[in-house]
Amino acid sequence: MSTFGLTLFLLSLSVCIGHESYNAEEMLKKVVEILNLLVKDKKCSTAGEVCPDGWLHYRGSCYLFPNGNLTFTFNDAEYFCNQHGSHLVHIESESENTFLKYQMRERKDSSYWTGLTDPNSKRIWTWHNSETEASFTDWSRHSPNNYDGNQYCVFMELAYNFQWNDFACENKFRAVCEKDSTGPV
Ligand SMILES: [Ca+2]
Ligand SMILES: [Ca+2]
Repeated sequence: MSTFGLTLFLLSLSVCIGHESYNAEEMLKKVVEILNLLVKDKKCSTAGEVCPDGWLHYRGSCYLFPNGNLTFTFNDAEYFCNQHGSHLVHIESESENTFLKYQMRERKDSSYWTGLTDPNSKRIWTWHNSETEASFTDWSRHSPNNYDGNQYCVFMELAYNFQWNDFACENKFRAVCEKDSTGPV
């Protein structure tokens, strides 16, 4: 806590204790007691604790790579993430994309749905359940190509080093879920 913050804190403390008079030692004890409580608070915890167990923390988000060989259609993947208080991953930056690719390479063996879709079949790519058009993309060679005319969902393809490809939403891949963390952005 900065000196300014501490001053504000002490001022608010003096408001809290109202008319009761505390000597300096008692006041200090009280401050230490409350600081201890703050440290135990989630917002003051270390980066590893800002996401639930089993989730990875990266720049303000928590990510879940479901265990095992679970694969889903796009809709089922989104539903699975919703059941865990999250949504299919929205990739807003190159650094987030790089982080995800690294995690996928570590796991080696599958492709993954993202939350990117073309909901109105107009080749306008938006993040699912938002009006947000993708500002960053990492299409693989020849993508998006709407092969067979039914490719409205985007996955990160193992065969293309996890670059993005538009694909039929009924295909089954693994999922990556994302939700906000309580940690630093
Ligand atoms: Ca994101
Ligand atoms: Ca395609």
